[in-house]
Amino acid sequence: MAFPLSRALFLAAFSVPMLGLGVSVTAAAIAPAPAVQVAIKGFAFTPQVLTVAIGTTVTWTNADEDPHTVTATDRSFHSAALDTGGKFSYTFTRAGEFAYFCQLHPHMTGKVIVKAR
Ligand SMILES: [Cu+2]
Repeated sequence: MAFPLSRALFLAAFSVPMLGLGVSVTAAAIAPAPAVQVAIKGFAFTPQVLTVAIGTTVTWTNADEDPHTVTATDRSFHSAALDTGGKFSYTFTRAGEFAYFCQLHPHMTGKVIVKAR
């Protein structure tokens, strides 16, 4: 009878850490994606088309001497005029395609594609 008991203890001792590992891997997989950067430089958004998971925060940083805005075509987000070094962040909480442009230079366009997990 001693053998089944020690075997059970052995399995318990090793399966608990493995279970813990499994949980942490799952948690990492569903954790919010890291922040993603978009540069505003040379009168363009780079990358111009960005694909992210729901919950991702995107930060735009203006590297130009001229001010720019980050304005969603549907107005779901809209920055103030960003001076040089100015930043604007927005967290995308629903799936879809979000086209945006610079209100001061409407030929500057970009798009964020938000995918469900
Ligand atoms: Cu602009």
